[in-house]
Amino acid sequence: MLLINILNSILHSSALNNKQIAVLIDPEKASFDSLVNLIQRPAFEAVDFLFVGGSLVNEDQMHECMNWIKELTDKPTVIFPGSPNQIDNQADAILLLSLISGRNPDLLIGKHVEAAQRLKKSSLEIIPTSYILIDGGRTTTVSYISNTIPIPQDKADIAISTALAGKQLGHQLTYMDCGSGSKWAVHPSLAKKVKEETGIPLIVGGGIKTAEQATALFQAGVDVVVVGNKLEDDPNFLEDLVLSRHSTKQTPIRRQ
Ligand code: 1GP
Repeated sequence: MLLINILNSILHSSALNNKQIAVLIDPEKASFDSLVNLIQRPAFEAVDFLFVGGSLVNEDQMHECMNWIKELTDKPTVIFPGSPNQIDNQADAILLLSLISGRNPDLLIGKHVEAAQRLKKSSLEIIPTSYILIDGGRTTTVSYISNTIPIPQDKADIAISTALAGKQLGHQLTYMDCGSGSKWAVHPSLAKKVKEETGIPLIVGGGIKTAEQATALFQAGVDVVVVGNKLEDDPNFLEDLVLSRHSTKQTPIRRQ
């Protein structure tokens, strides 16, 4: 197995202002054929990571999907867990998400306790990550299942302080998510403010449907853009998505 340190790769790319793309695979919806269709595209070479997980995925679905992925590609895989039963040793890393935009204790510490021994025994790289839900214009599965209210897009002060608190808690990454299938994506101006405040790598996902949206987010300082739904509906979008970062004007990002 290819040994890579995912966090170092993100930190390094962020420092160089090299933008990265993650494709979200939801094992509940993926099939072997859909993965072949994605992974065998020439543009897939330019994808940096596969994020794997979902709100309602069970252990068997996760394991089968990881088997398929490992059969088809060496691309780094990162678990984006909806629950501890999605911990699978075939992946390279796991985003240890704390849902800090919400006040659900299970998603702030409860699930982490459940997962702790299993993670200790695994070979996964564990990446402490602030997970911040932003209003995407409709109730998404993640906001419903997590029983939390996303931060409104016009409440930048709340988003900024939330992300800063996550950094102060020791989280290495910030992930701002409107939730899979949201109507809107995170507004670039909101992402910019959060990135400028924390200085740590920023991942943004949820509702990204065009290359222009991805480019605008990259220009705002986002380091990793995540796309799931749009690629499930239209795998041809991958070509445009991987080109989106090349339209990004290289602007220096203030760091702390
Ligand atoms: C959701 O960020 C991901 O957690 C991706 O969302 O499926 O809407 O692209 P989409």
